[in-house]
Amino acid sequence: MKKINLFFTIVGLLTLIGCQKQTTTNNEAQKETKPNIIFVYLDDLGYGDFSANGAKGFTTPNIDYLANNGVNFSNGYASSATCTPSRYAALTGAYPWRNNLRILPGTAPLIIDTKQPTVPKMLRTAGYSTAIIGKWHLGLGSADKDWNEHISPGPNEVGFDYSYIMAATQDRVPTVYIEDGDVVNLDKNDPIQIDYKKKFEGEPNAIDNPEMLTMKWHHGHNQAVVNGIPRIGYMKGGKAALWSDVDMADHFLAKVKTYITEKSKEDKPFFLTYTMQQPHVPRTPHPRFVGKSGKGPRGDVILEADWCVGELLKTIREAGIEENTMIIFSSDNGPVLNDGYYDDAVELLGNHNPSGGLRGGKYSLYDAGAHVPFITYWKGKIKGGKSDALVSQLDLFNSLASLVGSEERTEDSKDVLPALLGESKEGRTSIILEATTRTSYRKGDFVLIPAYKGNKINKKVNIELGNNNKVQLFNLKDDPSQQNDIAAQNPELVKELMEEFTQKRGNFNNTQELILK
Ligand code: NG6
Ligand code: CA
Repeated sequence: MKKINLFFTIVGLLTLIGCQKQTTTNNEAQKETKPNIIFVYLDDLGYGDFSANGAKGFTTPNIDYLANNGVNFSNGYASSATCTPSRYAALTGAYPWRNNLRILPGTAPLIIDTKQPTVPKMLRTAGYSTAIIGKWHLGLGSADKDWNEHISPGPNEVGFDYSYIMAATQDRVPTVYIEDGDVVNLDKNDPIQIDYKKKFEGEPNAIDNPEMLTMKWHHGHNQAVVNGIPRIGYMKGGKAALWSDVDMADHFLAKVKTYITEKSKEDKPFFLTYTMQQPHVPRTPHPRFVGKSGKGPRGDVILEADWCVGELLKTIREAGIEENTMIIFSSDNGPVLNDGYYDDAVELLGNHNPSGGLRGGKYSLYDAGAHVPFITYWKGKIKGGKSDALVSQLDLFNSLASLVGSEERTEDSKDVLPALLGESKEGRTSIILEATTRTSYRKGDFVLIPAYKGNKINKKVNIELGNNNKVQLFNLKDDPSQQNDIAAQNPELVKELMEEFTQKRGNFNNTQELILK
């Protein structure tokens, strides 16, 4: 009897050892093919807004760390020169102009079809836990949603297991956090009402109550007043749920830390989209960062964002997952100084150039609109270096699918995984770029801007839009600041690129006429 027991015990032990060995091997393999993926996405950070890309007057040691120890792309693009379209493209791998997307009001319904493929859905099918923490700005629920009920569909219905978000932007109401579809700290006795057209009787607003303002508005931003800051849209109620602007960075970061620490203990890899609000307006640095950049609030919140990147790195180190975590760092569109508030961004700029010398900025079809910081970092896997490969946030879908062994692909995304891993200097060959529904075509080093009519400059933000009444052609390699329009000298090339562009772009549904010449 004893002998039989001993036999079973030994067999049991051997099986156990075998299983453990098997698990270790799986984990090792998983580290290579299914790393945790953290997409760090800033709001309006320009190509030149961190010191590794030439920022002047302040330093960003943590973003620089990623850039210097990972791949720093000199031709990395958002799909667009504004937020909503870029975020849509990054999360779905689909061109936003196919749906004529533009900046959404805070009340907009969800614009991603719940049946559409998305990066988080694809990764979830591949075995990932998925989360988004930070800015959303892709609409929520239906157009007539009640903010006091569960809000759906939203991020949780398009692939994120967990979401902790602001609905739109920091300058738009509602100024509350939403966790998995429910407003955080909502007092049902003080219901939230939002209106983008009508003010609420008896509620203060920026025009009638200037004495309440701690920040002055320059254009727009003259409706609800929350925490002394004038906003876009009117809001009533929800007092207990209002966010604190100066604590926003710490608040999202705390959620990020908790998420990473918890998920790192589980067997499954995770995909975290960490969408920071900086340096979008209103720029509200925590008092720790006030005055630290010498560039006013815009510089101070860039330092704050850089500190958050440092904390993120610390968190993955402490969790012991730095070697199986890939970080992708980028921005949703190019820079703007005055985006509707007086905050000294223009006055204190000095010799800092947020676009790193590229022409235009946010809203612009010139290069600074969508040409953004783009860095990949993965300790032990990605070797440090620079890359001039042409890559886009649109490519996250097919590249990450390829990384994790998923068969899913989208039509507009390209698999540029070898470039993202620093193994190849080859990216995509061409891309259609978008700025407030106008589109241009980059192929290789050339960029073709169709003959858009309309204002040359957006005077409020003081940015050149790219409209010129005639077709423009630039060679970005020789002329990164787009000073020499070479269309007239290259009629054949213009014709060839225009044909390719119109064929790829398909039916125009633009508000501005495209003049083919
Ligand atoms: C514009 C706002 C601007 C900013 C932008 C969205 C005005 C006058 N301007 O309409 O301040 O909020 O929308 O920025 O209201 S984005 O980065 O989210 O696209
Ligand atoms: Ca933005």
